[in-house]
Amino acid sequence: MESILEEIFQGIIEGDEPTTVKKVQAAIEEGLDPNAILNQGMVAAMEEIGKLFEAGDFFVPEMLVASRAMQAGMAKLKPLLVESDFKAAGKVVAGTVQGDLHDIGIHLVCMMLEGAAFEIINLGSDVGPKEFVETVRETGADIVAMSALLTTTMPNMKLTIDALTEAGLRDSVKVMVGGAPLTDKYAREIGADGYAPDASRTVALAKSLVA
Ligand code: B12
Repeated sequence: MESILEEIFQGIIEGDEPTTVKKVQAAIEEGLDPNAILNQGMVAAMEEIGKLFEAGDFFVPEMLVASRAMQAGMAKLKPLLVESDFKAAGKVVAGTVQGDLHDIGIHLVCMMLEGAAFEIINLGSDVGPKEFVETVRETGADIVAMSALLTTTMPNMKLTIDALTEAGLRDSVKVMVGGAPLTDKYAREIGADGYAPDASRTVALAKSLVA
């Protein structure tokens, strides 16, 4: 791995926001591929943090400072990942489901979709079925994108799909789901239209859903 990517990786692990931002900026100036900065430097660090947490070496405060460093670095990368949007490819209402505060993945997904010319309504985290339904109704969205990072909040995706059905909106909107604990099988079981394991494959999925 390029040493600057290692420094970004390390900056996030240590929750060192100033260093992370500085190194991301330096990597950009050196002309490194923004996707490499994101995936090898930043997303890889979050995966490592998950492992450290699972092993009992890291606790919630460490995860939190790391996620702040990650978000600050992502803000620097955003202009490079989100290039143009001359014609909206479709309208997406996005959010992490109720009870779940993990929002890094959904922000990333939104950034990539924005770069692919989708119009994004990002509701952030802890979004209940009612808020999803109302936003879809108000905006006439083409796609609902739901994220869940906890096994305990995954069932709230199904509750949201049920709420869309009850509101008579299910036939007019596609539903895609994602998040680390999700699988294609689970997505099909809850009646979603699609699942993608990462942000770049989300773009291909979203395009296929509106085609
Ligand atoms: C950072 C983090 C936190 C931060 C979140 C900060 C924030 N603003 O997001 C904080 C500290 C708040 C946190 C809290 C908790 N966390 Co936490 N956290 C993480 C960690 C380390 C990284 C998550 C992350 O951001 N990954 C990076 C992003 C880019 O990846 P991603 O979200 O998976 O998204 C990608 C794909 O999944 C996909 N995708 C995501 N969303 C969508 C949506 C669509 C539509 C599509 C198509 C694709 C897609 O594309 C994304 C980009 O490639 C994970 C470990 C891990 N490996 O996931 C644990 C982890 C998710 N947390 C965990 C736990 C247990 C908790 C707590 C319960 C801890 C506690 N005891 O309090 C709380 C729960 C709080 C709550 N109610 O939500 C567990 C979950 C275990 C489980 N099986 O349910 C994990 C897996 C850690 C572990 N290994 O044990 N956490």
